[in-house]
Amino acid sequence: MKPVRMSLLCAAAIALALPAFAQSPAKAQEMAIKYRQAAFTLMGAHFGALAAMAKGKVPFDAKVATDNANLAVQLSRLPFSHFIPGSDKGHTAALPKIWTEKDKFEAKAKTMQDAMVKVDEAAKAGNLEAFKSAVGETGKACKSCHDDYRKES
Ligand code: ASC
Repeated sequence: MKPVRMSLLCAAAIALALPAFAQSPAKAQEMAIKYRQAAFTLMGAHFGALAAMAKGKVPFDAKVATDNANLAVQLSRLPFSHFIPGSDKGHTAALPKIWTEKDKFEAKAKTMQDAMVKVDEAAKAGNLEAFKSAVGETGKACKSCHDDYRKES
């Protein structure tokens, strides 16, 4: 390849790659906050549908429950890698303790994720008693983490 063409190609490659490298730490932190809030919002919406069924506010329907639980399980796995360093500052209710007690925080996350899998399994099995119990456990796990690691609003 001719040197001129080669350098044009290099320039184009660098230009395309640049946005990823050019992202400032402040921007990355802001994006991390938005990402995890979006994931929690969606998880809350789908878990809310499950909680309504568990409480008998809405009739239990195994198919609807399974659809919601599948999503809730996936969504429950998204937020926690986005508590990146520095993202305790900004538009967030996350308490700084999250970053100084990372292991405890992540253990609580795992408790919630495991409980959510049980909700999904019970929904799939059409087992209403197991479903109610798993939704209860998951709700407790949500609350336990909020009590310790979320600013009161
Ligand atoms: C929900 C929801 C939560 C939890 C929590 C349980 O439905 O959105 O954050 O349950 O309120 O105490």
